Amino acid sequence: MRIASIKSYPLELPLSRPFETNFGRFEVRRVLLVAVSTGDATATAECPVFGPQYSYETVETARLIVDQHIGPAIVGETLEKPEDFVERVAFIRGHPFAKSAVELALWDLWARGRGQPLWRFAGGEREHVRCQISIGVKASIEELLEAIEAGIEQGYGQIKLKIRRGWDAAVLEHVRNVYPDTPLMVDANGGYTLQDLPMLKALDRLNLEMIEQPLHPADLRDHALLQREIATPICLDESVDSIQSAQAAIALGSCRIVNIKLARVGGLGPAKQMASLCRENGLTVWCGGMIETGLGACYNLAAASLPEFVHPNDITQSYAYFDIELVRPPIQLRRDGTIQLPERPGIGRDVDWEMVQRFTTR
Ligand code: OSB
Ligand code: MG
Repeated sequence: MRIASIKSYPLELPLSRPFETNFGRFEVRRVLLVAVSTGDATATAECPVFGPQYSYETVETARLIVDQHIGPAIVGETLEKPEDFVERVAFIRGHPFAKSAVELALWDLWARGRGQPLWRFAGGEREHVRCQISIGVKASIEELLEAIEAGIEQGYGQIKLKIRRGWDAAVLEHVRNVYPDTPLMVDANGGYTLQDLPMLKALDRLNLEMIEQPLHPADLRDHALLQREIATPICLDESVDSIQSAQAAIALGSCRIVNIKLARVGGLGPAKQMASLCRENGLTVWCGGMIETGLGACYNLAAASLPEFVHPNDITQSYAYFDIELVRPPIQLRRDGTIQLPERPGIGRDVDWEMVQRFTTR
């Protein structure tokens, strides 16, 4: 396949309500869309940077890497398979979010060329994927309970709660009392240290499915020490940004579960590789989210369809975080808490370019 052009579109999307985590409070979601064209066909993917809080990449750095480094390396070039892309851009150290957007668009182009849904082309097997909704830090317990109730009401089979200092074990104890049987997990986004062991042990008594990224992303050693102290599985997110860091986490025993985000690992090819490495070593995985639009969700659905992805995924239906949507038809959660994979070729949905233009900032 010959790549004819790559274009990038910075967007600023208003959130329906502010999303607050250990990183702070956000009222708008700034992301980059990337469109890759062969001349005959164009595919679009979302680059869901959340930086520099989540990682060092931002809309500006991703755009620079896509336009000034990835573009010149692959426009006019012919690739034999989507996996070739990773090698062609290996000279760019890091910047997985920027790479992933182009890589994902290539997968969509390839699948469409074969007339196959992306998930099946990529090796997915599940036709329905289980989903959870991620709920941010709220101003009060009442507000939190309302959001949880709304999530359960919509059908999500598991709830993920963001925690940070001052909004952790006591809040979770309250939630657990109200919802004794609902599958719950927490995500700390690296906000704690081993000095918080008493609080982490209090969480350990609440029958949580997992504790995501409790400690600093670079601290694989302390995660390994913590995993020996608690029975709840540790799930790593930010810490596992490459095959090498996944290998280190496995060798040290830093976690039992990995949240695989397509953008964090550089795309679907690297995600598949990481998923099989985890399975070979007895770890389980699921697909993480970054408050994406439905466009990002299309690719996440394909990943979640892979056989290694066994936990509920951070994939929500359209309009969960935004009052607008960029793809049609919208994504819908079924009453059983799953989302169905599409049968149409590629990502199986159309980009609404009027919406994209309306929110492009340039
Ligand atoms: O750590 O998983 C995270 C959103 C933005 C940045 C980081 C994270 C998140 C989420 C949202 O938890 C999950 C979702 O998109 O469903
Ligand atoms: Mg996380």
